[in-house]
Amino acid sequence: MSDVVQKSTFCRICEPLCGMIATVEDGRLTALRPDKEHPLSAGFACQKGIAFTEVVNDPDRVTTPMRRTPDGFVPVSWDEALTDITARLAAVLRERGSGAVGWYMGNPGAFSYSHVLSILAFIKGLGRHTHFYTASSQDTNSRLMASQLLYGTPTSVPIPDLTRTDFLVVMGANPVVSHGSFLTAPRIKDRMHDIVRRGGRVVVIDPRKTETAAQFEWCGIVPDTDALLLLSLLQVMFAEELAHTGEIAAQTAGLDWLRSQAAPFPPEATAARTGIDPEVVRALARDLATTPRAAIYGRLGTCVGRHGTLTSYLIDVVNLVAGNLDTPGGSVIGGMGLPGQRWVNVGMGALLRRIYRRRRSRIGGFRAVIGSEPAALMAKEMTTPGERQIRAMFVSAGNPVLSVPNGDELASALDSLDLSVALDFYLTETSARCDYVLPVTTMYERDDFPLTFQPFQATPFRQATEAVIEPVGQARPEWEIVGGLLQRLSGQSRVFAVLTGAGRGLTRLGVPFTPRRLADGIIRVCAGGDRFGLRRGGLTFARLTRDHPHGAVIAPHLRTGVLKEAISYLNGRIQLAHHDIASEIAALRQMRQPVGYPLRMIGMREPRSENSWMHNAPLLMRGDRSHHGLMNADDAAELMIDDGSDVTVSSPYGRITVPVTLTKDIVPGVIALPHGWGHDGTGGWRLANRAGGANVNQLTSSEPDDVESLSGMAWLTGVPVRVEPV
Ligand SMILES: Nc1nc2c(c(=O)[nH]1)N[C@H]1C(S)=C(S)[C@@H](COP(=O)(O)OP(=O)(O)OC[C@H]3O[C@@H](n4cnc5c(=O)[nH]c(N)nc54)[C@H](O)[C@@H]3O)O[C@H]1N2
Ligand SMILES: Nc1nc2c(c(=O)[nH]1)N[C@H]1C(S)=C(S)[C@@H](COP(=O)(O)OP(=O)(O)OC[C@H]3O[C@@H](n4cnc5c(=O)[nH]c(N)nc54)[C@H](O)[C@@H]3O)O[C@H]1N2
Ligand code: SF4
Ligand SMILES: [Mo]
Repeated sequence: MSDVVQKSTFCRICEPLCGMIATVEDGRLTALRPDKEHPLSAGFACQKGIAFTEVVNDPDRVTTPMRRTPDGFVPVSWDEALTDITARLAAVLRERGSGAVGWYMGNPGAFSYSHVLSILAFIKGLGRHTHFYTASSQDTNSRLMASQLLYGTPTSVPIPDLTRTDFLVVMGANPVVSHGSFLTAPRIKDRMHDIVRRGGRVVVIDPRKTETAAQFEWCGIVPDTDALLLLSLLQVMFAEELAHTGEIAAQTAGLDWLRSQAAPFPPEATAARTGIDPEVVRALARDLATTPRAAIYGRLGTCVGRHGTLTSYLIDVVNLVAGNLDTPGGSVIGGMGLPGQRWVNVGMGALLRRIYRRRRSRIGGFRAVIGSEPAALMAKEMTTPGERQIRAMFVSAGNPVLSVPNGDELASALDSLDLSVALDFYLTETSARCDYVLPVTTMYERDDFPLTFQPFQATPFRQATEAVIEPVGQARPEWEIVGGLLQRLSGQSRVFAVLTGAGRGLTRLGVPFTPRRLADGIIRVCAGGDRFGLRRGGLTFARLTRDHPHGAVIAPHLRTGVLKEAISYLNGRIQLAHHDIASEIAALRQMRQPVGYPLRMIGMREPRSENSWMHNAPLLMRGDRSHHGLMNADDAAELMIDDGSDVTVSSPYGRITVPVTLTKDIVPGVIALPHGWGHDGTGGWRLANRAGGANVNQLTSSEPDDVESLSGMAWLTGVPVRVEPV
């Protein structure tokens, strides 16, 4: 008789972290279904979440360490792999120092507390010249940089108070498909419909009438012009005396400076570039400033343009000036309810600002937001000779050949290294180019607490999980692999002690210090925690998994009126005036479209893809799914392009061929192309390879001049392109 158990856990593919019930038969994961008892996701999970059993049990999955040989990959033992990797790494370190080593951590890394913490330990352990990259330079660094300027720390990021707002402006996000980002809100579509149900409105500002825009109100915009629209909103609020200047004067420094920066941008001056009627802009400004509970929420579309830091800064500033920052139903920095939160932020912000000032990338001289360098420049850091040239590279939970600008350049740069190691469970277009692929556990084979996403919960909530099944094959969690490497390198096992002083203290007392202990500590000190025994019945890691298998709501709403806690500047005020912001505003005037590239490319996420890595799950690929772009039917008619036909898309940086579907639901002059396709047969995922597609990041630029100057962000939207029939 087989042994069947049901275990409650949660999905970690994307940010709502939906509750899941896993069926485990004889130790094997056989099914996943949505958890009806989860207080927030309440029986919802998307197709990707359900399909994850196919990833766990994928016959193409890598489950033993693999070494690349001229004849392909061969399985090796863990000991052999780690010993050889360490020997080669030690040689690189000896000859060239820590500046010759790089680590890129991709998006799924952020969903594992132990993965993040162990890499931080590794980077710190190797030395301060190590190059550190994450997917965030293609995703959020501009948002983080805006927070660093305004509040003094990149860790203070406001989110819309979704459950209480009456007017939500969604700018450059498509939550119906993405399920929300920088915003953990299960059933986010229902939460947005609730706004309308209680008499409110949701307006979506997007070049495409997206799946979200189609369900609410759509306002089309020309890509990469949001900063101009936001400046116009500010100009109207100041000129029509709608600005809540009295209320916010004491919270801010530089209000007059801000007013003068916005003054040259009345809606009439920006309409030709944004494509938005001045009266629409005026009405929007009035509604934002006079609706008591209103918020603008921006996401990927507002982060990955040429001025992502400025745009993100302006989103917060419009919320502030409209009287909507830190108010119920507005845009809120709730924090994690840490005792002494303000002083934690003061210390953390000062440290991160110092790193930002001091550390620069070798290529392009970019400063390091949250200590990370621009991944767009990784290839050049590998191929440009000199001190700190990368010779050994680690890639965990990332597929940068498809996700970072100029994939071909990166692919050949990887080939030129002395050592390349991937921590992944697939042979991808990136990992298949590495000397070693080390098999990792999937999310259901490790314990977890979603540390990264705690401050972004629309309803304050905690959930932790134990591993649902044992590691498949020889897979290991990243922290064990990293620990193994560091142990061999330094001959010492107390690797995680470098993370914190507390860690060092504990280790001296002989208590083994693991990432789990640190996560437990955070759960215990933050809101809802047991404060190490001071609060009876409070949460710990163990109590969460044992007593709250479906998670625990720790407060009905976000905290408001707590802005000061989020600010790292000693004067406790939001700093509005910055030279860097003034120069970005000045640069808006110079933005030009290069001759010969009349259209603009934007991205498009799909319900059944997750970046590059779920195209091997049969459930998600039903109906012969393949890669296609979306373009405006009138543009296509002019270019004599038929629905469904192949086109070549060229940018100043590269060229791809892809079929296009025609639509009226996209602003003229815009073509939308999903990223994450382009499985060219390099990798070992057979179904994904059959689906193929084109790598859109052949069209994006890895030139330092095209990287956003304040945050090192890749430029991924509004890229100038030309489209021609094949
Ligand atoms: N199904 C699915 N879900 C996902 C992912 C996935 O690949 N598939 N990826 C996950 C990841 S890694 C992330 S970061 C999140 C992202 O989450 P979102 O930001 O919500 O998702 P996107 O679909 O990238 O939305 C960006 C929107 O911005 C629009 N846009 C593009 N350029 C501009 C512009 O210049 N101005 C304005 N106003 N809008 C613009 C696009 O048309 C698009 O609708 O999604 C996550 N969720
Ligand atoms: N043109 C364009 N480019 C984009 C974007 C865009 O909108 N347009 N979006 C950008 C954004 S927002 C992001 S976040 C990046 C994503 O960029 P990346 O993070 O570089 O790429 P992913 O496709 O998410 O690849 C994730 C890899 O991690 C592996 N993996 C999954 N789970 C785990 C795990 O638990 N541990 C380990 N070790 N590996 C795991 C998968 O097999 C896969 O190989 O792409 C960016 N690139
Ligand atoms: S929405 Fe995201 S977290 Fe929820 S089931 Fe789907 S992939 Fe998982
Ligand atoms: Mo992302």
